[in-house]
Amino acid sequence: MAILHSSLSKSLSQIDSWASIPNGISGKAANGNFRVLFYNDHIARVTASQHETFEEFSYAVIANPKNTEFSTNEDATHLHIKSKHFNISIDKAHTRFAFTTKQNAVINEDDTFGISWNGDQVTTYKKLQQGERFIGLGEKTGPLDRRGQGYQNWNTDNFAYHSGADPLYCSTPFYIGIHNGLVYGIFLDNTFKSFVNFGASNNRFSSFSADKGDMNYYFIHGESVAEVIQHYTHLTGRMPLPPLWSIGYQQCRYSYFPDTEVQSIADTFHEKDIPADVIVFDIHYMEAYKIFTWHKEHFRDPKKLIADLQAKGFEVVVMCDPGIKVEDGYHTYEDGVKQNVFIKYPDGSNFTAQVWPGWCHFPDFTKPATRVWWKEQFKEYVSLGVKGFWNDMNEIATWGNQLPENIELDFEGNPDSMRRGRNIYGMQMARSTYEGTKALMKGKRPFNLTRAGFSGIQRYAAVWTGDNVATDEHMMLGTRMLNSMGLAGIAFCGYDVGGFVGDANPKLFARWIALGAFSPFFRGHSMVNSRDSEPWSFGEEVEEISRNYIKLRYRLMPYIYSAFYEAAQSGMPVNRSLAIYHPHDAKIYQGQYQHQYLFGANLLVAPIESYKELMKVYLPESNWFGLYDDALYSSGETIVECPPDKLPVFVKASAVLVMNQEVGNNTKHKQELLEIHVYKGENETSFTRYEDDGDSFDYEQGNFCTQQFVHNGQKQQLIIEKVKGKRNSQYKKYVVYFHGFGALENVSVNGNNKQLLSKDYRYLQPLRSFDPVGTVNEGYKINDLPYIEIPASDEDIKMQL
Ligand code: NBV
Repeated sequence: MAILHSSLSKSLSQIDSWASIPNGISGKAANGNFRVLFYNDHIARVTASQHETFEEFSYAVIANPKNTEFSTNEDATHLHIKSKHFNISIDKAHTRFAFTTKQNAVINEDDTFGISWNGDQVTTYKKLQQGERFIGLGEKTGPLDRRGQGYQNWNTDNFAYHSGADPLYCSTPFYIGIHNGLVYGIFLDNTFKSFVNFGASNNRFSSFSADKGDMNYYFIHGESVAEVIQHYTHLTGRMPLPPLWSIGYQQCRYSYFPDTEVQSIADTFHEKDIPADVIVFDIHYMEAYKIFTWHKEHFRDPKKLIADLQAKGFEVVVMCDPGIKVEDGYHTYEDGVKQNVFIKYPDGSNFTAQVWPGWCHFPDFTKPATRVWWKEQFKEYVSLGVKGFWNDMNEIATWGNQLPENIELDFEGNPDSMRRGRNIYGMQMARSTYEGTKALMKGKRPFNLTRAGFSGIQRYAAVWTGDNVATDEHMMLGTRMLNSMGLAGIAFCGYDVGGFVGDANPKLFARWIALGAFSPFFRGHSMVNSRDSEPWSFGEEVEEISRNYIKLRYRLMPYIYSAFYEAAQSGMPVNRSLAIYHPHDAKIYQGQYQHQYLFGANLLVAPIESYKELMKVYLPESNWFGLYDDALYSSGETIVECPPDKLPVFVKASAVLVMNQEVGNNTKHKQELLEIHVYKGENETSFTRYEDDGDSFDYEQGNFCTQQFVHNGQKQQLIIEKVKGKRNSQYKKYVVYFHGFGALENVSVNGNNKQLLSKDYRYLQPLRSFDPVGTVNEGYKINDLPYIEIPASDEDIKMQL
């Protein structure tokens, strides 16, 4: 193919020929080949290359093109592709793409430069639409609305990153554009170093570039942000359900040792009546930081230690670093050399770099044989009862932080350099750990956590935001990042509660743990040589606040687990930026409101710095109830109190909230009594509760149950549907609470009039430490809340309120 080299930057230029192909079209332009493929009625993949063939391989995308109805025709100037929900037109003089609605409104269109090359680097330029906003891109600092910002995707160990730092550990080149009542998604599937510009340093275009390889992006159509996320996760996959225990509170520290300290941490949770599910072993459990070894003095009898912890109700998560120490006599090293599993220099020798254990080799996780080898290494952990694995340093982080780009990876038998490999190395490590331990654990769900990742990482691991800092700014930034990661398909994500680097102060810790209780992955963690940061390490008052919020999280578990189920089904995140529900409401993007999010479908969380005791919140369309006191708010801006013991949380009017009545020490504590909280409102809402055994894959064979709650505000009706599915529900009894209904005295249950009882109700307990002189501290409570107890039933329960 003739390629013109007439200018520094060359675009595809005019179309020479085109033809229909299965599921799309392909064509030749003056300066490259192009192709459009439909993956369903909402997704079109656009590829452009300077080579004869397109690059087909992807670690990110697991969907295939699908038979989709579309028609093509051309006129003098354009090639038109009409699909069910949107049209594409390609101008023949320049091969520029425009995506429009069926009514011809522009959703997204190329700028003059279209798809251009500048050397090897390929860029797609898009016209900035009037008022266009951009959200997403996953683990990125910066504001919710990314207009005017630019970002790089290049997985990087960024210790103690500052609040504008970029890039960080995990790259997901997927964003959502919003303008003129429309939304759409763009996913750039290219693992070379890439850049996304949302109108930074220019006033005409947004753009996305990759340093090398094909231009390969997916245009995603959707009526709503939720739909766009659903299609993006159709492409890149969704999270498998994690074990229930991993959604409980996890206590981490760099590092707890020796074994007696670990035991004492576990015991302290029980003594202090603070629920927790996990103790994490960071690098000091190993002998000289050598993975798959145990420190002989610090962890004298790992089997007994783990068994003891499990007897106390704790699961263990262990640190897994990719660096394998070069040391004769170290089995993993010697076996790795023998099996030829390590990353190579171009001359065939093993790449060697320095990290925790000293000079190391690094497994090539893009090689199938390495993944099998990696699995074998986990046999001992699994036989000892370890069920959780933590993939760290997988950017790859090495001393010097300058990973050579000439080192080579297998790429499933099609070798390529680290230039293509760096962004997916972490994901392939997480994949190897997940697939390996899953196979070894014989039907039980492993918990897998990673620092680095790429689009699709949600199929293998939860992601946490790395080495954050113990400041208010970082706490707020962390919330924005989790909300943004949720938009990019990573539903199971979290930050180090309390901040990893530096010392939190009591107020900061109190606020952060409250916020963490309303985040998907809930783990306290801190750096070696920083102050103790367990929930009891900041004095009595903070301990009580921590207990309150951790307990609230445990009580909310049926609600939270159902949100995880939704994420596994549709990709809908657990932390839901307000932009998911209200993308066209300008207010939600304002600096003071941009952190707000829905935790699951019905709880609005308003994050706020720890030193503030009053804050302004923006409640979008709907009425809302203050969670702790049932105060009623209509939509709009409002000022609320937020002292250290009160993180503002609101419940959506008409919502139904399901909770456990008791807390228990951990998620294994099974309960028979389900609380059902109904909030007054005008709308019809439904909520689906999900339940399974919490730790096996039997749900894939249908061993689960669901239950729907339908509340019709207009008709004043609540239907508690019968439990559906193969599994018997653990709940034998319901207590239904009626919020906002005033002094309701009777309801009709299946046509029979029933009298309600009432009592003072608390989501949070009053703090004893606030009450030094013995006067009665009321805390937050809901006075005389009407309720009724009813047995669970095999039939629908219909209540007329
Ligand atoms: O393994 C030690 C730490 C870990 O605690 C932290 O969470 C990781 O992000 N790890 C990084 C290695 C080095 C930290 C300075």
